[in-house]
Amino acid sequence: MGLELYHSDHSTCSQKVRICLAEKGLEWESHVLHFATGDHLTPEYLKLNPNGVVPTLIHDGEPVIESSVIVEYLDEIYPDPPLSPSDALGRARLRSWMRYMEEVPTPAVRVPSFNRVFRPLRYENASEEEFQARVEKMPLRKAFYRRMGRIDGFSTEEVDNALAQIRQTTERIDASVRDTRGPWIMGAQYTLIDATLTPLIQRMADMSYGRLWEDDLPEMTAWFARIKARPSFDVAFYANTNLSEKYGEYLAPEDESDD
Ligand SMILES: N[C@@H](CCC(=O)N[C@@H](CS)C(=O)NCC(=O)O)C(=O)O
Repeated sequence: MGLELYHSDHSTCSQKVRICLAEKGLEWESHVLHFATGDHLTPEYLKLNPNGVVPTLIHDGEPVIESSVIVEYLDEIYPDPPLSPSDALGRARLRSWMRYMEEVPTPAVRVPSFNRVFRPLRYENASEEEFQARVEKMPLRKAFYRRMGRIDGFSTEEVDNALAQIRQTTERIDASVRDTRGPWIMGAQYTLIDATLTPLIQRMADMSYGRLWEDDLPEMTAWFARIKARPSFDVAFYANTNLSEKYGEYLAPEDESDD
C-alpha cells in the first residue's frame, strides 16, 4: 500500500507536495496525469478527487485531496523532520501564511501561466465546441476557464493585478525573513510555507518575472537561492518540470507584450 501520488509534472500544486515528500525523505508511487488528454476528468479519477484537479495523495488506499491538506497530513503522520513549529502560536502563524498562500499567490500565478503557455498550448488549436465541452466537464474551474476564453486570454488588468499580488507575496517573504532573522520565512525552522511557496516563486522565475523581486528585495532573493540549494528542490523539479524546459517557445521575450 504505502504512498501514491496522482500529480502532473508542471502543476505547482503537485510540486508543493513533491517538495514535502522529498523533505521527509519518503518513497511514493507516481501516477502522472496529463491535462491535455483530460486524465484528471475521467470518472475513475473523479472518484478519487471529485474536484477534478491534481494532486491526490493515496495513503494505504485512502485518498487525501487539496495540496495544503496533503502536506499538513504528511507532516502529521511523518513528523520527522517536522515542517511545522512545535508551539501553538507558531502553528497559528504558519496556518495564517498557508491561507494567504492559497488565497493570493496560488491563483495569481495561474494568470500569466495560462496566458502565456497553457491556453495557447492546450486550447488555441481546439475548436470552440471542444473547448466548451472540456470546460463543461470541470467540477471547479468553469468560471476561470470561461473568463480566460479559448482565444482572448486574461485581460491586461487581470495580469497586472496578478503580478501585483506576486509582488506583495515577495515583499512579505522579504520582510518575514528579515524580521525573524531567517534563514527561512518563519525564522530558523524550514516549514511548510517555505515548501509550498517554492513552486509559485519558481514558476514566476521560470517565466522570467524575477525582476519582480531581484532588484530591491535582497532577503527574498537570498531566501530563494537557499531554497534552490536544498536537495528537495532538484527531487521535486525533475527533468522537464519547468515550463521553460518543455515549452520554451511560448516564453520567448517577444511574448511579453501580452503580460
Ligand atoms: N486547491 C487545489 C487546487 C489544485 C489545482 O488547481 N490543480 C491544478 C494544477 S496546479 C489542476 O489540476 N488543474 C486542472 C485544470 O486546470 O484543468 C489544491 O491545492 O490541491
